[in-house]
Amino acid sequence: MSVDIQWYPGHMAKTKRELKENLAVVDMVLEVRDARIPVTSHNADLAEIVARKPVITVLAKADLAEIEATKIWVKILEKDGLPTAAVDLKSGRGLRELEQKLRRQHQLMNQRLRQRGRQGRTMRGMVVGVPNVGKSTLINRLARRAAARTGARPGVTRGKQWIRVGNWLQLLDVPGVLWPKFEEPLTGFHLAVTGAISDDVFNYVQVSAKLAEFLHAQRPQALGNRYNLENMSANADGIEILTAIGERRGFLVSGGSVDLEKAALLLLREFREGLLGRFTFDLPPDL
Ligand SMILES: Nc1nc2c(ncn2[C@@H]2O[C@H](COP(=O)(O)OP(=O)(O)OP(=O)(O)O)[C@@H](O)[C@H]2O)c(=O)[nH]1
Ligand SMILES: [Mg+2]
Repeated sequence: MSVDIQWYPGHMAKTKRELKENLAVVDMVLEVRDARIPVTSHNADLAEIVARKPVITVLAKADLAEIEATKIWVKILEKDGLPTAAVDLKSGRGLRELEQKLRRQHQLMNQRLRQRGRQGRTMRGMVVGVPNVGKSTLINRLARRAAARTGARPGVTRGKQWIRVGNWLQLLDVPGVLWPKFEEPLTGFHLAVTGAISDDVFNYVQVSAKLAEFLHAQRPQALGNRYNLENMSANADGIEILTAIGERRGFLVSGGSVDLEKAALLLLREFREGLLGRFTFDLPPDL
């Protein structure tokens, strides 16, 4: 089942232009990816756009991804020459490693400035990534105060905002950008299910049904336990599973049939909150 998403290339071009403009005033880029989809949430054009600026990669929402898979992804990315840190911004796990990498980058920058006879100064970084991945939360964590607005839906950050992390670092918070390659059949599903695309631009019943099928095939116990789905046939399709969830929860519309939309939203919300366990959709090659 493919997932239909309405996508606007005009918006994409504008965002790309704005990113290039911001890039002119920063020393480095923090690229935040979702640890559950480190490939799908990566912007393949970023390398070209950032030109020669250093990039540090952050795999956010590591608390929602499979631990082993995340470890391997960090190794792979580091081997590719990208300093990478996996972080759980709920508990703060991984932040210290990230801060060390940022401080190292700051030292390198100042060394280079001094070699050219100039003075060391505050490093300016821009935080980029798909919507809702945790960019603003990351900045708040590093700055140890709620300076940037955050929220559990894509599109919370509307304009750009500089936030001082310390006298050594300032970070630019910008709106999330989506421009992954949508020709990959699973891209839309991955971005929708992880919450990078707002629920009103895709068919969330379709996405949730696909998620139900995926969970039923790969983690039948997690799904079965949460929604009391004993006796679900092994080859039940997504809509059948959502229907069963709706029945168990008593989600009915007038006339007595199951409110599929309500069941679909419940599954998506609970999955995104981690209530069905950890999942990595982009599996590393050697796992
Ligand atoms: N479980 C979990 N949730 C996180 C993590 N980081 C951020 N979140 C949640 O994800 C949601 C989005 O966080 P934001 O920081 O607003 O995301 P953003 O990337 O700035 O989003 P936009 O501004 O819309 O592009 C919020 O509900 C955060 O609490 C994390 O590491 N783990
Ligand atoms: Mg934000």
